Amino acid sequence: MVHLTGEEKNHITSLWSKVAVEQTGAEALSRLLIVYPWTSRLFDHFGDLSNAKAVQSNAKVQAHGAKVLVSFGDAVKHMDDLKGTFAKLSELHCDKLHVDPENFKLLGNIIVIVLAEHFGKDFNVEVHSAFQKLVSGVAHALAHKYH
Ligand code: HNI
Repeated sequence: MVHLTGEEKNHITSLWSKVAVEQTGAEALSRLLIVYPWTSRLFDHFGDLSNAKAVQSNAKVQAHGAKVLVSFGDAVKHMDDLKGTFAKLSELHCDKLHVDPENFKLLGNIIVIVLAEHFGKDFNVEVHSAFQKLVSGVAHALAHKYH
């Protein structure tokens, strides 16, 4: 469980309002597939993912990354109920998609990295730590229904 203070929540909502969600999502998913190539096994129906260039120019990766980060945005709206918010998606990733929950942590860390690059100095230590908590909370919530 993560506990976010009021100040941390403010950091998150304020930064999130400036995030280009779809572009950031596309970038984060591409990086996941490049940095941890074994994760591409889950997306073998997306076509060519055999190298970094192929991943980065794959329209399905971009569309799916956008979808994932839009969904992640629900966490920003429901910071006090991450488990409830992601309960259905947790079941889906476990029962139907068979995604190893470790991958939620990997993607969460990559989201933090991409945001840090986009925002530079505005992504200061307080903002960083608030987001790190949020991505951990989302990873935890998405793993919650696993059995
Ligand atoms: Ni994830 C489908 C949300 C992390 C693998 N995922 C979805 C969908 C949403 C979603 C929304 C679409 C569901 C539907 O069709 O009803 N995924 C999220 C969120 C996170 C996340 C919010 C974390 C922040 N997913 C991951 C990770 C992996 C992953 C880390 C694997 C590495 N997800 C999948 C796969 C699908 C998927 C595979 C199905 C894709 C498809 O279209 O076939």
